[in-house]
Amino acid sequence: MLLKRASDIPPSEITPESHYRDRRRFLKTVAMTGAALVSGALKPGSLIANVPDQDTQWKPGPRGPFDTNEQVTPYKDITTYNNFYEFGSDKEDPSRNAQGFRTQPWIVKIDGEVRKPASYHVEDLLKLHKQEDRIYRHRCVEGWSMVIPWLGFPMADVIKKVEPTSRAKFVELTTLYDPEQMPSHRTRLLPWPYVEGLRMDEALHPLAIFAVGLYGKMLPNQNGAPFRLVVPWKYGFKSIKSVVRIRFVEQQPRTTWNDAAPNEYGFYSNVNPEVDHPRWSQKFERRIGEFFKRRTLAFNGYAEQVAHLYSGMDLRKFF
Ligand SMILES: Nc1nc2c(c(=O)[nH]1)N[C@H]1C(S)=C(S)[C@@H](COP(=O)(O)O)O[C@H]1N2
Ligand SMILES: [Mo]
Repeated sequence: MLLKRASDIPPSEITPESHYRDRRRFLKTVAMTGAALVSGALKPGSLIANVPDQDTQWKPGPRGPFDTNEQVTPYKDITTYNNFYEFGSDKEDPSRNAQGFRTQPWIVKIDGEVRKPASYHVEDLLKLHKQEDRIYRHRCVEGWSMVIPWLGFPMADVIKKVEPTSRAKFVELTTLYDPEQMPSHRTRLLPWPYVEGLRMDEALHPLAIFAVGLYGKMLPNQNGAPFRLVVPWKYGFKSIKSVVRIRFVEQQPRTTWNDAAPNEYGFYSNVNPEVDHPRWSQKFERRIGEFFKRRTLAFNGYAEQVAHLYSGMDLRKFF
């Protein structure tokens, strides 16, 4: 068992009071972004620019039940080694090309099989649940991995608020489509806009979160500001960035990578060392910053939490 109860946490791991107060102040800032952003007082990312030495200054809050104890990946790597094809296909492209991306105002449309379809200002969605650190492993299908201290809240909170009907079996999420701001939208690099999907029980699982920040600060644009999905037991491409639409549907939705290469990327895309990508093995991964490869864990190490969702399914067929 890897779960830790609060009483098991050594005092050295508990956030010192001063950091805690700093965090509280930031969370208040997040709650106020509506007002601050509208007045132009605060640009997303500006908090980050003010604090160059993130790695040493950030201290996690109280441990969450799913947090990994592994060393977190340096802020610099998390924010300069990215996949965000809308801004280019090289790892450094998003951090270079997304700096001017406008993430406010940001409206998220929620529709489909729900009793309360509506368009929400992202700030109003953030009010549904306090933002918490979630220290998750992050495993890209290409074979690299990181450990990221996300700041976010359960996807389930949004779902419950809009009251899906009994016909809602899947959730489809869509990234902003804006050829003017996202250079790759003027190319055929991928079928646009980027879309992803989850089965309803996956979406309701408490490990699945909407992230609005990392390292205790607002999400940098290259990491999917202002609002992105994080599903840590699946390959990274399921964790869709800069979400503008959440649609509840009866049929399994199309997904971008499955459309682009159906034999390489399935709908489920659970991290599975036993099922190789047609062009490479998935047995090992390179943790960014480490030299030796490590073994990839089933469900990215979250089998205890999520394996039951797939009992009776042939995971070679439903890859
Ligand atoms: N809209 C959109 N979301 C996306 C992608 C993308 O290209 N476009 N890339 C995915 C892939 S392949 C990975 S590994 C993760 C990377 O997230 P990170 O850059 O925050 O580490 O984002 C995912 N979400
Ligand atoms: Mo990825």
